[in-house]
Amino acid sequence: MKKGIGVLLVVGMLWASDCRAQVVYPRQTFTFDTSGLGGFVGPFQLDLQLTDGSGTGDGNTSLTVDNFVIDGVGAPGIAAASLTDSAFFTEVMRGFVPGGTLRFDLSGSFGVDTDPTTGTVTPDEFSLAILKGDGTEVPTTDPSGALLLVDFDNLSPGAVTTRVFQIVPAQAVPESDVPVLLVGAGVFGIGFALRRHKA
Ligand SMILES: [Ca+2]
Repeated sequence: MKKGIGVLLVVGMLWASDCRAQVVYPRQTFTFDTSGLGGFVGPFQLDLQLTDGSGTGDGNTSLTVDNFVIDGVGAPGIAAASLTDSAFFTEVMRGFVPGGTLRFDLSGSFGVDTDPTTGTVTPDEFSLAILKGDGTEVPTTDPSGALLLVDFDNLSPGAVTTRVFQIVPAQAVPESDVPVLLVGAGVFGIGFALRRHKA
């Protein structure tokens, strides 16, 4: 083998190994206050998503979500979920009956999706949202309705970008609206009585 070709091969292998480099993401425990779900209508679902930063489904990030705990008690009814970014978008749903708190572990391994030409990093992103009975996200302090976002944008597991949000409780009916509703019901009742009287 010519020396030049050998060097090219080694460089190519290094480049390939760098692109495929996987970093262990050690088990992280996340806990959320879910007491605010009481004002919403279920049944509720945990919406677990993994979006591939490369957009090609490069499969360099694999995550496990497990050890679900509700109000401090293990919830074996919520099966562990595995997500790999072998497609642009991967989603797993898990039905759950909320209590005051929800806890789970996130672990796995990840790669950082770096454009080989520009060096721009578009992270693989894990997200958790809770869906209401109508299939829409429970509102949170994140505009997209996420409760948790983890962006795998750094080869140091301790330096990936993690953002935790809070549930925004449903708005109670303002007290000033109550008399209006009662008056409306009263007018309807009078009209109904009059129609019955005429009939
Ligand atoms: Ca990826």
